[in-house]
Amino acid sequence: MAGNPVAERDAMARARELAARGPRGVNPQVGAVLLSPDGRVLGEGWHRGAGTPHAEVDALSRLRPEEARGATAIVTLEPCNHTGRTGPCAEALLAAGVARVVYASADPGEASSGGAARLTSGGVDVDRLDEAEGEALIADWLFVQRTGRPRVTVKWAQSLDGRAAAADGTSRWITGPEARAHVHRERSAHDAIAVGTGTVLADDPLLTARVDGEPDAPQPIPVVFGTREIPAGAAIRQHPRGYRTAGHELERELFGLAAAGLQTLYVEGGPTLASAFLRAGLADRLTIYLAPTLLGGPRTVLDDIGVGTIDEQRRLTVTRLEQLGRDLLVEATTGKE
Ligand code: AOF
Ligand code: ZN
Repeated sequence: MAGNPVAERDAMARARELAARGPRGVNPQVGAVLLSPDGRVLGEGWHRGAGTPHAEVDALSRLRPEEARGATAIVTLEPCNHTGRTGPCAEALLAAGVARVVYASADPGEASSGGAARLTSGGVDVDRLDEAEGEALIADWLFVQRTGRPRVTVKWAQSLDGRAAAADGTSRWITGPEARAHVHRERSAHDAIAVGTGTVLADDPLLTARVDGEPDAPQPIPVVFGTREIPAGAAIRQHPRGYRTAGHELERELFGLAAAGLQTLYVEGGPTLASAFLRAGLADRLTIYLAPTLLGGPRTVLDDIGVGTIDEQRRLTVTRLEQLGRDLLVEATTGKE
């Protein structure tokens, strides 16, 4: 069966829009559109987060039973085949008498995958469309499924001679306003921000994302790494989303963040924390702001990252070079993915 290519293509684009309405969290964002055999939209649905109905079931719930029979379901993710917090969508689609299912991204879950095969064996016509777009929509979630941890960006600002601060520890401001505005957009694009207790004590950062013209920009949750006490008057205590604390075992802490539904982490500093992430091989992407200034002295941007000899150097791949006002942004990946 071929379906209705134009209607299905439009419906898949619409399903992606619907998916994006759902929250980022432990579950993927998923959207679904149900079409009549002649390509009319019968109903729409999306997943609103763990514990709530899946997108297909949400869409089916908007239809009368006779409308669902013979319908086509367009879904951004392969319908699940397991009973998790909710029942298997493959069975729900079969029970509703859906005749055709078109999905984009495969479900990588050990327990949840297999929905496409189950539908096929149940006599449903199964097809695939827009796989790359479907995967892009949930790229961070897929990363978490693969690695068990959030995708990590490590950021720092440095003088051209590789210093993060002057000899006395002062570091405000090395970079200009354009670079700082960029940092706020980057913060807002991540689910969580990591700082070390050293940075909290030295800089007393607010750690909110202040994006010009976007008062409702998403606010990542701060995670303070380290063992030192956060002072009673610290600005971070006023953060609108509160904050989490984390200990020294980076990998275990990252698993905990992923289990809490945090898919991306932005490591803001300072040098001790950035070095620890690099040393542990837990940095996926670096964003380095280079300010045309010299500081000299002992405050290098990194300390020990586990490179004792030149054979151990950490080769990077530069993915972006951009001038931001008088500063330069270098974006690189560690190739660990
Ligand atoms: C779908 N449609 O809308 C979503 C799916 O604990 P549960 O029951 O919510 O199941 C979570 C898993 O189900 C999740 O890890 C992913 O594999 C799949 N998510 N599947 O058919 C949906 N959100
Ligand atoms: Zn499901």
